[in-house]
Amino acid sequence: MSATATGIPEQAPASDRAWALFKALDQKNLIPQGYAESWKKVFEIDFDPKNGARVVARAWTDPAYRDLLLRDGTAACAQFGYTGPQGEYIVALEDTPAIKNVIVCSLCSCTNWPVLGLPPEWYKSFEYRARVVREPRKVLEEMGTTLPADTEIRVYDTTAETRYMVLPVRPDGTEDWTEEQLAEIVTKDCLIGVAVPQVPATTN
Ligand SMILES: [Co+2]
Repeated sequence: MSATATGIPEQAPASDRAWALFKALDQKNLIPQGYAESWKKVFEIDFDPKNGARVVARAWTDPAYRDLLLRDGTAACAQFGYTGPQGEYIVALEDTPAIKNVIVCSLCSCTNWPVLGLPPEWYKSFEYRARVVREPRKVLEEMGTTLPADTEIRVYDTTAETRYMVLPVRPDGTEDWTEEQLAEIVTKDCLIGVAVPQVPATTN
């Protein structure tokens, strides 16, 4: 590893570089009191895929809310307080038995942070970003999601300010479940669209 002018090795992990930047800014008194801590809380606690799971569960159980979510995703998520950076313009994509929606950001890794949380590592990989566009059925299969051959897969590429979330089909066997129970089976992968909510065998 060679050292740069700042003394930081070129191959330093991102966390080390972030910390070095933080210390440099802090020494110049450029970071307001509590600023970094407040963002740490936002990223580690507030931005949680459980938020999206609650939105989905509400849409599954409340037709008026479902209509709002599909018409104005931003407003529907704001009813829960799920707002903030990367959530300024939310569009919910409705799965049906005939259509499966999947999200990608082919340019980088944009996701709907307030509703989905931060993107998983694989979502940021070149491989996912390139391949899910070309061969979505195969990529989903490799991720454990095999769809019926006649299900159409629609891949949505995140553009500009639009941040998507997938509204999956409510699984059979959940007819008498509460909203809280329903939210339990909606994962981050379900909200991205590479997985579908699974009903555990024991409760079915
Ligand atoms: Co992006």
